[in-house]
Amino acid sequence: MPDRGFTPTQLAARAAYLLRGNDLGTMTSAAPKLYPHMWSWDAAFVAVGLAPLSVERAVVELDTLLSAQWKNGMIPHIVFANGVDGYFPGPARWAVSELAAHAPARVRTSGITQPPVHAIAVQRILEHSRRHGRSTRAVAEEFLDRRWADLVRWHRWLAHARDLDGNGRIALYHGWESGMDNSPRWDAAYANVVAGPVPAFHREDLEHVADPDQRPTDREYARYLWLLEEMKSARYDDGVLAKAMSFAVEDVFVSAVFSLSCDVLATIGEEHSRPNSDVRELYSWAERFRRGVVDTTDPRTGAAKDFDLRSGKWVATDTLAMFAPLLCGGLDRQAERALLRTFEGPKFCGHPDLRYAVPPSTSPVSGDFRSREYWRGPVWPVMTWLFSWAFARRGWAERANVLRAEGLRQASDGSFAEYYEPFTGDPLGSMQQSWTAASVLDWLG
Ligand code: 9WN
Repeated sequence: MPDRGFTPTQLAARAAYLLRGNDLGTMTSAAPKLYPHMWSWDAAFVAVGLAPLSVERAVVELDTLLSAQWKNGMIPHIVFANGVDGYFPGPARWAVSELAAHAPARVRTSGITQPPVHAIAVQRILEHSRRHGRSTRAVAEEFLDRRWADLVRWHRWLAHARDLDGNGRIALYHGWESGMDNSPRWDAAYANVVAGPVPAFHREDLEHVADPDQRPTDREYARYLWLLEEMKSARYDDGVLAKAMSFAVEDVFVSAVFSLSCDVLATIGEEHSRPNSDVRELYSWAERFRRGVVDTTDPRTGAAKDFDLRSGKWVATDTLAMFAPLLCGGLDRQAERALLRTFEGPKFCGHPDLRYAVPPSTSPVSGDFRSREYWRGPVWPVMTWLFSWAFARRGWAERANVLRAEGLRQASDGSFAEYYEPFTGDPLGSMQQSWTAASVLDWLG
């Protein structure tokens, strides 16, 4: 429970107030200034936080996101709010309406994707709806009727377009697709991206953070934007991207998230009498991607690796990605125990200098660790939430509770920051980040 600052009741009220403040009508901005639009995995976590407040509003959030789904099944990583500027790269730079055959007609989106956590939100919505009367339950069930095929289409796109050789690992063509933009996981792959000239740009993100060191560097941005130009040349065509992109990695964390989301969606499908063929397919993907994740692991430590498709090299890092199998399961008992020991030991949550016993994005004992630099070290509360939720699902109630309690202690300052310095607990990046408030609401709900 919080050790300072706000009581749980006050904290829940403030989190709810924050989500209300970031509500643009039918979408919640990821954060008021830095991220004034809807992001895909943020929207799913936001729906998790909205569900205890209003099942109806949580459904609207997912409906808005799914209305922006591409015709090939991809859920884009950003859905741009109408008439809102202030984020770069915006719709003009992505130019998907002009270039991408599959882009939706009436909604403006980016041209890449993000981790598939949405089934978790659907499950939380259905769970919350059961505590309500008939009309709220009907809202949740009608949502499932309306969107089931879209959710399966989304998963099918990932299983087909992003796992071309069927090895059970999702390929990404931009670090932003991982949601962990400048993680050391991608340093080697980015080092091989030779950025050509990109059209002039102005980084709006630096206007909204206190210290530019908390954000990716200009050098990193030059490569991020170069990859956009490569995608535009490929007209965002799945087949062309697979061959043409100079950044191509298999992301073990996204693969684990996908495996677990397939399981969750399959279970929902079974409980709600969806077509057997869909349920069978979802379970088969869950299993294929679980295998794909486990195949990357060290048999002794259980730690998972990413794979750089361009250099043909495995990428082992002391980051959250090594814990991917804890999300989806599949390790043998001994390896799983070893991996849990690493998670809870001095390399991660048990590091003696941590302010709170929650997992930093990169291990403090790693040479790559930077305590204030975005995905290179800080703690992301929403990642603490994801691990605590996944641990509870795997039957590890005690571990889930510890993460929840520590996550709440961290959040009790009421800043709802995007990320936190692991040793001092300083809030960093954007304040009033929607998914941080959503995590707290789920924990307190
Ligand atoms: C690029 C919105 C998003 C998160 C990502 C996080 C950050 C964007 C950025 O913000 O990424 O997509 O501009 O840095 O890395 O995980 O979804 O909160």
